[in-house]
Amino acid sequence: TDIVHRLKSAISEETLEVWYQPIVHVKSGRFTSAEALVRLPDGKGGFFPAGQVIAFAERGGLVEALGDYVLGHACRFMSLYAHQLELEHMGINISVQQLLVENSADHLLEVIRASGVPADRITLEITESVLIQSIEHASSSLDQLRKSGIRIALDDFGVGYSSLNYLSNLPVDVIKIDRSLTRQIYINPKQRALLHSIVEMAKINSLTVVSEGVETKEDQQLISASGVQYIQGFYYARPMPQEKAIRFLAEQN
Ligand code: G
Ligand code: G
Ligand code: MN
Ligand code: NA
Repeated sequence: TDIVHRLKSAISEETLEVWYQPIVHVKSGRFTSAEALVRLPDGKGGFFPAGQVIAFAERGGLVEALGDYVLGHACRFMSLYAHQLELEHMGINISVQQLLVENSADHLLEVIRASGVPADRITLEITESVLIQSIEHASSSLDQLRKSGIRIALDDFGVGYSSLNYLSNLPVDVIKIDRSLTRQIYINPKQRALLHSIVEMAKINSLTVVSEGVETKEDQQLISASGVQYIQGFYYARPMPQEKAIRFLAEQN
């Protein structure tokens, strides 16, 4: 297909873009974290939806090539700019397929080491539902990554069959609460109660909590007071190209 073809060329020609969305640390009000997000140019001045790009990469056998590309670029970005921009962590999405290949942890660690970034600056984000389905096969790689200092985030938490029970058993360090759980939280007391329970459960399990998809002042105020440590969302900053992210972080931090 067009997307697979374009993706393949964009990887080999290095025209595939990695954008960054700044994430605010609630206590300090500074943008000490960010998430890397892939952007494939559509040839018409725009970009294909990233979800679609990932789906085609999975079908077209390009998951590892795409994954290595994004991981390598995001780690080099950290290696070059983290100090100057006062960035402490970078989150990078990985597909579960990247974890299920042989020696996956060795390979991911090698890409990270080659960039020169310390492992404890990197958080690998894995979609909750996908991780739960593959946990038996993925857990030894996750253990190895965590022993090397990499943090693991449970992405899109609350979308699937999540249970607060999981939080004490999964090999993860961070949970990213999906937007569907907190959207318009200021008008929905049930959502506030749920967020409260997640924060409490995370605290007991020593997990860091990021609230995703915060778009409005009302939601931002309630969520800031809820005990989550980080907030990500259009309210603060949208995903932006590397050069713009550098300017944004230099101005804000
Ligand atoms: O950035 P955007 O909203 O378009 O992302 C859509 C989806 O694609 C999200 O679920 C996001 O996690 C995923 N995604 C974005 N970039 C990457 C990437 O580099 N690798 C993987 N595996 N998923 C990504
Ligand atoms: O699945 P994941 O959490 O990795 O998805 C990240 C995607 O969520 C990014 O591509 C980004 O474009 C999108 N996103 C980030 N903040 C917001 C927000 O405040 N509102 C909405 N609708 N999407 C957001
Ligand atoms: Mn993510
Ligand atoms: Na995701």
